[in-house]
Amino acid sequence: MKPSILVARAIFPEVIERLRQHFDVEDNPNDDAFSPAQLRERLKDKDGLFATMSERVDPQLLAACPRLKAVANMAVGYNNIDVDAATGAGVMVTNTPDVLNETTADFGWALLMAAARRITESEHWLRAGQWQKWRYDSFVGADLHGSTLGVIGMGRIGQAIARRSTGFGMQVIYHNRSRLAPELEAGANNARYVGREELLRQADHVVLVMPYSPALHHTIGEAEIALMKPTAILVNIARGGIVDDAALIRALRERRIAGAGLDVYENEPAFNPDFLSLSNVVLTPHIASASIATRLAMANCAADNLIAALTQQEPPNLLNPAVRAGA
Ligand code: 8YV
Repeated sequence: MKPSILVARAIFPEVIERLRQHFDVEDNPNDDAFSPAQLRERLKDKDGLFATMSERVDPQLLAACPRLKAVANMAVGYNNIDVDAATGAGVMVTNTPDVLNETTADFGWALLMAAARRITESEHWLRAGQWQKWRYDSFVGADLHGSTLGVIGMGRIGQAIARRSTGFGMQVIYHNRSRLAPELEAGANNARYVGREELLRQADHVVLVMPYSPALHHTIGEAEIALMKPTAILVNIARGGIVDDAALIRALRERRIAGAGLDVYENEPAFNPDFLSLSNVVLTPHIASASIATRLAMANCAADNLIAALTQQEPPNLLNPAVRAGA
């Protein structure tokens, strides 16, 4: 008998077909949003879960699903999963690192450039039929070339962002849990390690790329935004909750910083509607990894992990090896 899995969200049909070669698959082609109770009900007799960041894997779900052996998250971030609780329940957890580094870094730049050069703001104005004449100060923005980029979270995506700054003749400063090895700093446009406060004060623009953990909740709030230059752009492609959105909205409204580019929000998709009244913020719906090739690579990576986990092989991206060691 094949192991049984739940694919919690609609994904590429060809990946569903791959999964069907190994598993009895319950999929969700209509992409219905499962409540936690519905997820528990559907998963209670399954061996595996193909998840996205939208599904919470918590002690309650784990307790309701005694057969569960593996959760493959189609995301590099896994703050939707209580990994310690999964380890305690003997459930392997995997994520999809690396395949999205370059695409996500591209998008960080797209948000930075759009906010600095006021691209979406001016497009809305143009579409609204307001373009009557040229003016010397129409939508003047901030230059990126020659400026200092501050990257908070210098993992693989942060380094990919830093690498791209060489073409703009920029300096890079970074803050991270730990300092990078010299060769990695060199490869990231000679990025210079600084304290977080120093970074916020010195950077012309700040990009957030660190993983979310409860310890980092609102790590960028009123006090941190107050350290930034009034001409600075803040980009968040990390996770909602890292930034105190209410504090950011106040700062943007009062022009205490020049602008922001946001792909992630507290409580998304029900993000704070006050963002909508601000012209100096570029808002996108959590799509930094959304190129066709990368989303397909992420789905296949999650499938590889689930297939390995449920066929007695080592999943390539196992986050809690203690489970296999104890198996
Ligand atoms: C995903 C992401 O689109 O990989 C991540 O951590 O935030 C995005 O690339 C999303 O998490 C889908 O599950």
